[in-house]
Amino acid sequence: MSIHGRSYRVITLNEFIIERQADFLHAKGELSRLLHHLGVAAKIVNKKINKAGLVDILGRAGDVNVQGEEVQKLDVFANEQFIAALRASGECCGIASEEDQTITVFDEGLSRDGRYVFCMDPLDGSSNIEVNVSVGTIFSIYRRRSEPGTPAQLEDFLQPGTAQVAAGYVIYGSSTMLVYTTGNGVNGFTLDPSIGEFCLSHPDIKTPTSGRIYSLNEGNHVHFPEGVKAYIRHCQKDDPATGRPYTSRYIGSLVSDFHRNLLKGGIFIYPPTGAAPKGKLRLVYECNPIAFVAEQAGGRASDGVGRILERKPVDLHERVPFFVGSRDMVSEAERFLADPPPR
Ligand code: P6P
Repeated sequence: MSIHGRSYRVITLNEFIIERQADFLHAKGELSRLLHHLGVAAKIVNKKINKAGLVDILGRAGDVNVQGEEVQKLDVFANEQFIAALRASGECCGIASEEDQTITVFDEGLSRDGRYVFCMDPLDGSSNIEVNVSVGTIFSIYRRRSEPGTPAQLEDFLQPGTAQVAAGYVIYGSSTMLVYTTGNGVNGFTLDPSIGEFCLSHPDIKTPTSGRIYSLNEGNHVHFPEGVKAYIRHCQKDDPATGRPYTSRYIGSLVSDFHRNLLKGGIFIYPPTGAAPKGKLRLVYECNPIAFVAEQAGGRASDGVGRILERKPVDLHERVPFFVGSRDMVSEAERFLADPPPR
C-alpha cells in the first residue's frame, strides 16, 4: 500500500500474531491459534451484524426465514459462533459467557487437553443494534488451573484479572476493529472487507494520561454515591486551563464508550445505582478484559477503591462498580470517592 509516495506493508492479524509469537512465554503457538480462531468468529459475527438492518428481508429473531431457518437473536448467534470457533481451535477447554448461566466445558478430543479458558460477552450492548449503534464482543483468556486432560472447572474462570494472558474486544462500528493485549502493550486491527483480513491500524496504543471526556449515565444521578456526584460537579466546572468544563459523552455501549476514551483520553464510569447497587457491569467478562487493555495502554481501572484486576471473583456473573480510562482521571475520581468535598 502506498500513501503520499511512501509504501506501507499491510500487516494482517495472523502475520502479527506469528511475528509476536516470542511474546507469549511458554506458548508454542497455542495462544496464536486461539487468537486466530477468535478473529474468524469475529468476521462471521461482523457479517451478520452488518445485515441486521435488513430484518424486514431477513426476518426478526424467532421468525422462520425464507430458507426455513429460525432467525436467531444476534447475541445468541454471536455466542454460538465464538463457542464453535474456540472449540475448533483445540486450545480451549471451556468458556464462560454472559449468555450462559454456567460454563461450557469442551470435554472431547483435543480440547480436553486445552491449556486455556475463555471468558466473553459475545455481543455487549446488543439492544443498540436496532438503532444502529456500535456494539462489541469482549473477551478474556486465562491459562487453566485444573489438570489438562480433565474437564475445565469453575475455578479456572474465577481467577483475578491479573492472571489474564490475553484480553480485548471487537467493536462493530463504522469500521470493525479488534483491539487486544497479551501483556505486551495494546494493538488495534481494522477489518479490511475487501480482503477479509484484520490489518494492523493502531500499533502500540497508548491512552492519554488525562482527558476532558467523562462518560456515565447521568439519568441515574439521584442514586449515585456522594463522591460520584462530587466528581461530576468537578467535571462540570470551568477548567482553569481551558476556561471550559469537560465534555460529557455516553453512547450506552461499553466497548464504544471505552474505545473512544482510550484513543482520545477520558473516563468511563458505571457506579452503583438504585437499580444496580453493586454496579451493572460484570467483573469476569466485561470489567477485567477492559481493565487489562486500559492498564496495558497506560491507563487505570478501579472499582472506586482499588485496582479492579486484583479482585478475586466469587461468582461468574458478579457485578462491580467500574471506573476506567486515563490514569490521572481515574485517580482523581477515586480521591473524590474517598473524601467528597462539601457541596
Ligand atoms: P445503561 C449495554 O447494555 C451495557 O451492558 C454496556 O454496554 C453499557 O455500558 C451499559 O450496559 C449501559 O447501561 O444502564 O446506562 O443503559
